Amino acid sequence: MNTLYSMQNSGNSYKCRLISALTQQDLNVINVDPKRGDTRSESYLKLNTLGKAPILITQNNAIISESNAILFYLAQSTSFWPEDVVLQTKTLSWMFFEQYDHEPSIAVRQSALMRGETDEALLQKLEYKGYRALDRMEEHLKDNSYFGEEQPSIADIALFAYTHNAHKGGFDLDKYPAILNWIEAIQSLAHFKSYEWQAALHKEFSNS
Ligand SMILES: N[C@@H](CCC(=O)N[C@@H](CS)C(=O)NCC(=O)O)C(=O)O
Repeated sequence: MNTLYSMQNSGNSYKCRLISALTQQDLNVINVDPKRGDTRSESYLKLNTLGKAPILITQNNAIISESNAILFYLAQSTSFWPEDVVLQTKTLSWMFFEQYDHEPSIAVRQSALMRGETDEALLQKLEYKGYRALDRMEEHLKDNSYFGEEQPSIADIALFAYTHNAHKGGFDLDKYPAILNWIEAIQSLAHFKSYEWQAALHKEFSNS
């Protein structure tokens, strides 16, 4: 079985938990907590020198970092990875957008507010960039049901993780009716699990 080193309060880790639930794949989940020092421990740094989560250890012991790469691995042979090469390429395009334009503004502003950031210029810059990312998503979703176009793909899972919690970063989604409909559509998928869900097979990280 695959094992996921996962932070419970992280959209990047949630993406991987969610795709495993949606595709009905059992997953061993090991909860890591940076506040406890887990991600800076010697044994964790051996898995990923950057000390970041998530990390997937495959059943053949391959170590895979980067949430969107893990989505790709877990979605092989499922409908979340399209067969058509143009759709595959568009899926990757949205996933690169998620990591470069979306997560660094939407998720980073949420973290900044949570730590009580007082740098107004920084908060405004993140707000501007975040709304530009949301504008781009809204434009696409006006004409398409999903980022996978006709059906949900791993690009939808990548983008859902932080978008459905965008209000925590101070973003008002009421201005985005197409995004709100899409969020509801993802939450209505068979076997959908919420951000708070704990996989059946989970345990806490131990530095040994
Ligand atoms: N691009 C990476 C980002 C990973 C990342 O930044 N993870 C954060 C949580 S969202 C983390 O591990 N933070 C803990 C730390 O830096 O100690 C991915 O998508 O997996």
